[in-house]
Amino acid sequence: MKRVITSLLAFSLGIAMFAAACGGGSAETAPPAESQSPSGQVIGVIMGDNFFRANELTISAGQPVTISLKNDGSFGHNLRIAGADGLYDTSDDLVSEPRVTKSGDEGTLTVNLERGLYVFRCDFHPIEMVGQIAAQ
Ligand SMILES: [Cu+2]
Repeated sequence: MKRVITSLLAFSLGIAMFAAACGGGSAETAPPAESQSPSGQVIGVIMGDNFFRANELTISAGQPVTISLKNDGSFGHNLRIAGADGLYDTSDDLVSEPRVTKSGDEGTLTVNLERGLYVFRCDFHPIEMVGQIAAQ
């Protein structure tokens, strides 16, 4: 009985070695490890009359982040980020599309911000609808 087991073992080993030898010659390649989706981080923000919820956002710096806006209010709204200069209506501003998100509609703004603190507002309610983004 012991001899049978031993020869079975030897046979199995032989199969394993054969398989290994064949496997080494094959051109089998593992699929590339792409776990990140191309769109990157997505943050949802509600626009109401007249507020952003949330209005203090924290995002990843140095990579694309999409701010997905939903207008739950009855007025038109948008989201404008003052760029690195901290000033509105300058060339480095980032503004959501469409420029006016109507009641019930959705808007988006994809950014890629360097580490820092940025302020944003709604162009139509610039006093009430404000917030800030920490890119870190
Ligand atoms: Cu607004």
